[in-house]
Amino acid sequence: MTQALIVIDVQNDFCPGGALAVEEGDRIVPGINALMDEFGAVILTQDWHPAGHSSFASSHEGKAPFDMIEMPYGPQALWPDHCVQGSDGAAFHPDLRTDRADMILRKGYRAGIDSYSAFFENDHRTPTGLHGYLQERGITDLTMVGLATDFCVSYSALDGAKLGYDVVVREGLCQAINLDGSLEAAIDGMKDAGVRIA
Ligand code: VGL
Ligand code: ZN
Repeated sequence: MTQALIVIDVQNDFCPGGALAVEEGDRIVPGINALMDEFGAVILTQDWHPAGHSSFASSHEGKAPFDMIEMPYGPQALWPDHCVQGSDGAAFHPDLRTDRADMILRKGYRAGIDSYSAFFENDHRTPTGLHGYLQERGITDLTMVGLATDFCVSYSALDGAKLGYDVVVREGLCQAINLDGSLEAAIDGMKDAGVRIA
């Protein structure tokens, strides 16, 4: 009972037809559903932005999706509007087994700061509360799957490793955005941090 499956952002907007579609993002859903039965704890995360969120290119005059900007907390990629609170795009993929979730963690809900990681917002300081939840349940080992490999999955895995969890990323149950080589950089970064890529 010390192992948790963390399912990152398997939401409509990251799947084909969505606002920030990840190529074949929906391919991983059946495998993730099957994997849930092997874990005593299942946690889903949900990217959950207010309209006009500061990570949206549309909130910055003259900027386009996938441009980079400098925020008070550091560099930030700009995205198409996505995962707006309460929208269909923010909903989980309809085939994802949400009933198996012990907890659903929402992130990115503050207008002025993005949150790729399930543990900390993009200032790397503001906690989401997930660490406290896992600690109270005595969970020490995390398996991560979901979308996208090179953003929310890798940021979550790096923070998890930094916090002392044993972290495995099941690469076959993730899909990447791959912006300017971000997938390779993410895989290298995770390996360097002691995350196991399975
Ligand atoms: C994500 C970009 C913006 C992700 C979320 O889930 O990887 N990427 N928001
Ligand atoms: Zn987002």
